[in-house]
Amino acid sequence: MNVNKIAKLFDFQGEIDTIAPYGEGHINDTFLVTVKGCEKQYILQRLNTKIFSNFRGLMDNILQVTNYLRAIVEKENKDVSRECMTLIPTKNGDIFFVDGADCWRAYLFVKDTIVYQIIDSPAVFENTGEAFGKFIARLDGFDASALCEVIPNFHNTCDRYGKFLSALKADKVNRASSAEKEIAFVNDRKNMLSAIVDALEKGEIPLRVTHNDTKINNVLIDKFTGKAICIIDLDTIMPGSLLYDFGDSIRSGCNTALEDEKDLSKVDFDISLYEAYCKGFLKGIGDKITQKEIDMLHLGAIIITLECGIRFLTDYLDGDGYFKIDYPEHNLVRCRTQFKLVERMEQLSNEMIKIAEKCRI
Ligand code: ADP
Ligand code: GN1
Ligand code: MG
Repeated sequence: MNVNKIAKLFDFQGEIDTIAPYGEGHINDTFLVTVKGCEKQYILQRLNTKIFSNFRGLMDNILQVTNYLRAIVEKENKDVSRECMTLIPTKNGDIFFVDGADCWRAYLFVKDTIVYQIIDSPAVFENTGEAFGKFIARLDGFDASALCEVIPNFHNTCDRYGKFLSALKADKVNRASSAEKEIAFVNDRKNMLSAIVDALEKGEIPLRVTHNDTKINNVLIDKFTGKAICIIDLDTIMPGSLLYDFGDSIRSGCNTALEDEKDLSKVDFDISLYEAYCKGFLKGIGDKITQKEIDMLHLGAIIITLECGIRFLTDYLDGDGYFKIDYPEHNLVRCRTQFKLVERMEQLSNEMIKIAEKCRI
């Protein structure tokens, strides 16, 4: 069914006016829907069911978590329609619609917000950190065992390395020779990949309910106040470590250039933004974070950035089946920006440790 027919199945208030592709996500197909004579707008999404094969479990996770968060935000007398994601059911009352191999769902569009691809203001990034810290703190009482593991081993960096080695061995599209430097970069760092996985396994850091995809374009910033008001893209909410959530915002937000910048001289790690995020995150999470987690925050940033680079490289070697691409080397270009950031963070790691300690409250 085409998107126009699908949109009519959802319980939008009024006659559909326009439907247009929207946003810059790498995974799902997102559309903005406007309706005639109604202030409200909607986000309609076709989930990537190749990646999210367990879309029923995924939607159940989202329903549980959004209901839980709504109750908290309501108690705080805040505007639930702006601070929480609101699922819009189909006219039959279902939270998604299955059309052959496709799964569709809709949300209320949160108006008057901005999504950044590059952060240019420490104040906005501090607010972003506070919102993500608060997100984890609010979910502290949520029973992690009630959630399904949407993508098994999603942030198991050792498993990601194994998948990279398999893709390299298969070299199915003959690209390994064009990525020798990047392949060596990964292999040189194979011993550091297990730090978070090991700490979780040994019980040194807790397994929590985490977002797992906290890049900066997954938070909506109020256009007028600059406050980070609503965390979106809840597809990967599942048990995990807060180090990955912290790290992925740093990976994306402290980059002075876009994730797919070809000119690596523009890519750098902005340590003042790191400090701003740390301050906000530690404020938002309050006393829910452990000392061991604080000690490992810099490692979270380095490892998730390395992991993300490995994932882009693996997808490049595999023939680009996972991330959306605009041109054949897109994933290799993305991988290179991530590795440049890893190098810079390695150089700055002592400063990063001091900043986290300074920002703790
Ligand atoms: P993907 O998984 O492909 O990244 P997202 O759920 O992040 O998809 O949506 C893509 C983009 O659509 C976001 O980066 C954001 O700009 C926009 N978006 C998604 N949901 C909303 C919403 N409820 N209100 C406003 N904008 C939204
Ligand atoms: C994807 O969905 P999106 O574009 O917010 C990916 C993340 C990566 C990110 C890299 C489900 O995020 O894990 O870190 O791209 N999401 C999934 O930009 O794989
Ligand atoms: Mg997204």
